[in-house]
Amino acid sequence: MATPVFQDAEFYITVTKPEDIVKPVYPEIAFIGRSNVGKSSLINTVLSRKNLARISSTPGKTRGINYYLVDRKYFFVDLPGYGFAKFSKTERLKWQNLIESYLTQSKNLRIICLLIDSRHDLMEIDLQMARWLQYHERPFFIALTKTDKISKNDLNKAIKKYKEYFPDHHVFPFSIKDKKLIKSTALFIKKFLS
Ligand SMILES: Nc1nc2c(ncn2[C@@H]2O[C@H](COP(=O)(O)OP(=O)(O)OP(=O)(O)O)[C@@H](O)[C@H]2O)c(=O)[nH]1
Ligand SMILES: [Mg+2]
Repeated sequence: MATPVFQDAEFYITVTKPEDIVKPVYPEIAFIGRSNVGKSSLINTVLSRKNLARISSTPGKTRGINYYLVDRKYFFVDLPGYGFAKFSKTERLKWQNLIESYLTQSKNLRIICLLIDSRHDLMEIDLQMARWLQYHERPFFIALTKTDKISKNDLNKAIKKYKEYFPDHHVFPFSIKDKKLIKSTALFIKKFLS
């Protein structure tokens, strides 16, 4: 069997308050996107682990910021999903405060993976997220998720469209069912962290 891109991964900590955000010890990659877009699934597959990050068919499962220590030298940071209609206003504000604190303060954040469902047109909430990241000059790339659920033709159209929206950012297709895409995503991430 081919050597995996990342060998070792363990759960590190869940953070729910801005003051508990982990001090910059290791290079970090953060994963952000709408609730249910596939953040935890991407993390698990890229790290060749089945159940490291919690996966759920119920949106809004990842409530705090989850840190995973990878190969004892990188942090993978799973941010709670946004846009879940059932969240109360208080919860949304709490989310916003936590995420904004993380994204603006974390000194070791090398790259952000913004996940967008390949099946949908760009949604206002994703556009807002992307513009916010651009405004704060945080580097990000886009992973178009769940590409196994659309045709090759629709996928090509989606990639083209997102590249037009975000000409200065990498746009990648991703599916937990495609080993090649998992590997290329892992290699891309490793390059940024190393
Ligand atoms: N077919 C298919 N299903 C996927 C893919 N990625 C994720 N899913 C499914 O989508 C659902 C949500 O996946 P999660 O990884 O939990 O999504 P999340 O973004 O972490 O969700 P929150 O933590 O709630 O924000 C699960 O049922 C996954 O099995 C994919 O590439 N293909
Ligand atoms: Mg999750």
